[in-house]
Parts: sequence; C-alpha cells; structure tokens
Amino acid sequence: MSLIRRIDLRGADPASVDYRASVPRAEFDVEAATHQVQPIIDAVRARGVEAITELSARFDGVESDEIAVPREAITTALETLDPAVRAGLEESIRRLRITCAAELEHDVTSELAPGAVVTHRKVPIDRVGLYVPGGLAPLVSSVVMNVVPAQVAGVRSIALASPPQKNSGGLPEPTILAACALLGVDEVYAVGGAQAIAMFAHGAGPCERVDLVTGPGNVYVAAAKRLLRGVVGIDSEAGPTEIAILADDSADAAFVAADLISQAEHDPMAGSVLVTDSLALADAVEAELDKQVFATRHTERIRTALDGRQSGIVLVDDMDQGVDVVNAYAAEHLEIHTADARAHAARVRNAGAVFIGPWAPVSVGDYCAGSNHVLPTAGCACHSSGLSVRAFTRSMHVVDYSQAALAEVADHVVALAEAEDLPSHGQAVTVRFDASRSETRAE
Ligand code: HSO
Ligand code: ZN
Repeated sequence: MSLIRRIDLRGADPASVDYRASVPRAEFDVEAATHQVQPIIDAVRARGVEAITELSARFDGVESDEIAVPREAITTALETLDPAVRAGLEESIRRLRITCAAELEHDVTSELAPGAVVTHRKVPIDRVGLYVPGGLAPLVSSVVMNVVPAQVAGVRSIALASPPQKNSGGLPEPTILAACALLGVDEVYAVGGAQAIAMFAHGAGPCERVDLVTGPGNVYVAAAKRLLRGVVGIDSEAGPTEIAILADDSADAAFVAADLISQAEHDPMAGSVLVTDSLALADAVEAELDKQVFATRHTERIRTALDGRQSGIVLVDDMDQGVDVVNAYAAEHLEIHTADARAHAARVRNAGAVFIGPWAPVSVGDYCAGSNHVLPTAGCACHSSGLSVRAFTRSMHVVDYSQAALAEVADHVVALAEAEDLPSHGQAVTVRFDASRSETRAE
C-alpha cells in the first residue's frame, strides 16, 4: 500500500475547482486551545513566578523556584558543545548576519515642497522575547533564526525562553543554551509553552515585559500568542511545518522523496505535498519513499505525516496548472525541481520561501543558507512574510514643515477638515496665520 495518497487535479476547471481547498492542510485548532490557555495566562498575570513554577511542575515535570538560567550554565553549555555543532552554528550565524545586514532598511526622507519634509524613520523595537520550543526536537537553529535578525536590527534587550528539561537539571536543552552563549544572549528563562508567552507579555519576577514575542511553538503557544496579541506584538502563529515541491519529469525522484521526508520528520501533523505533471515521477517518488522512509530514525512520525490528509501527490496537466496550484496552496516552503526552475520560481507569488533546483533543499534553508527558517505556515504566505530584520523594526513618519510650507497647504487642510465636520482641525492651522495674533506676539 502506498505511503502517500494521490489527488488528481488533471482536467480540473479552475473556474469551478478551489485549488486551495483541494490540497488540504493539517487541522491546527488554535481556537480550541485558547480555552485551555486562558487560565494559564490569567495565573501568570496574577501570580507571576509562583504560577510559572507550578505550571512547569505540571507540564514539564520540573520542580524549581528559579526561572532565570544562571549565566554560568550558559557559559558551561558552550564549553561542552560538540565542536562540529559549534562550527555549524557559527557558519549559520555568519551567513544569516550577512543577509540581515543587507536587508536593513534605512531612513527615507522626501521633500514635498520647499521646507516640507517627511522622513520615514526606522526604529528597532526596544525589547523582544524569543521563544524556542523543546518538544520533539530541540530546535537550536531556531535560536539563530530569531536572535540574529533582532540583533542586526538593533534590538537592545533580548530575552529567550525555552522549556525546562528533566534530564538537564531543570534547565533548557544544553545546545540551546550554547547557542545563546555564542550569540551573546545572557537573559534566558527555563519556561515553556503558553506560560512563557504570558511571562513575556505581562512580565514576571526577573523577566520584565517585552514589546514583541517571536518564535515557533505548538498549538498552545500559538493560542497564547492569539490571546495576547495587542498586549504584546507577535510575529505569527506558527503551525505545523509544510513543504510543497513543484516538479516535472526532469526531477530526481530520490531528491524529491528525501525532501518530502525531511519536513515530515518534524511532526506527525507536518504536510508534504508533491505537485507534478509527470506520472512517471509520481511513481518513482512513491518507490523512493518506500525505500527511504524505513531507513530513517523517525519512521513512525514520518509515516503518520505522509499518510495524513495534509500530505499527498497532486497530479496536474502541466506546469502552468502546477504553478497555479502551488500559488493557491501558499506553502511555508516551496521547492522547484523543473527543467526551467528559475522561470517557474519567478511566477511564484505565494510561498514562505522558495528553493530553486536540485541543489537548494529546504534543509539547507533550515540551517545554513543565509535565509530565515521562521516562515508563515497554514496558507498565511499569501499575506505574511518570514522573519527578517523588518520584523524587529518599527517605522515612524517624522513631519518637519516650515511656516511657508504650512501656509502653502493651509487651505487644503481647512477644506478637508470642513468636509469631515471637524472645523477645529482647520482652526489649528489658521490660528497660526491669524494676523492680529502674530502682531500681539511681535509686541
Ligand atoms: N523546517 C522548520 C525549521 C527547522 N528545521 C528547524 C530544522 N530545524 C520550519 O521551517
Ligand atoms: Zn526543518
């Protein structure tokens, strides 16, 4: 029996078939989780550290009155880090710093008329809280992906939270602490799940409230972000990871299968989708999955993900229809394995990140490409972007007008204010040009 189902869209009339609904995704019911998460947020808000330590005992099985990770523990974690992992992290940091620095936006000044100047000023967020899950896999690379853009953006204060681990003496995973040490982050909390997001939003004990929370997490973390949005800024509600691959008969089936498996490895709810116009490739990829899935370490998790309704091989008539399908699906990651991959990539409008050709697997983007791996899931790529320096920056318009410049638009302001029945708005301009008043002032 096949490990993955097929969805046949050949001959489908785009006018009557909803491509987005035809490639279903994992159920990720954030709304349902909010009911369990609200009491956690209330408890952390009301009782701070006391509530957090109770929750850590309940959810993580860790008893401790301290939530702040001692600095020595962070330094020691780096000293004991496997040198190969350290080298990988250093290269990951180096490459991401380069792209982040290049993407930094600078102030833009426009002169609208003589003496009428508006500047679009970019200001880094003051303090951010980064959440790094433990869970099925300790995502040490996510530390890099969150911290580097924040630092390059100029964020002054960075705190990080990750769940306490029973087998690490109640501290977060040592590799996560080591990555913090490499990046110079020394404010770290051993706090997981919804309680970490609540701690960041409201502040608790040694952790002052932050302005923005970023980072991936499970459905409870997403629910906490949804409930606390507004109290604190949030990046996105990350759902289960997804990969879509657009491929024709030029693709290497072994590569395609390996990449579908790589993201399925994250989560039984992960989505792996191949979109192809080649029946021969579909057959070859299925045969490769049969070979490769059973040779990996996390076979059961991967089988569940591939077998789920969120994964499948979608058959299309041609690459034009294929491009339409992947645009409708708006995958977190989209790989393109076609004879003309760059041209197809140029037609992609909706994807968290695009990977062109056989030598750019999602895995390189997960760790070392220089791109960011915190990306919009669940179809949000049609309106949102992945994490970048921009996420850690605000902008403000700064208006600098001279008297003459204001005089030039005064009548327009008055007319528009009258049209809105807000005459005092107009008055705030005309008062400045009131002749008797300026005489009084001159006296
Ligand atoms: N593919 C994940 C990120 C990740 N992969 C971290 C490995 N480690 C979501 O983009
Ligand atoms: Zn990954």
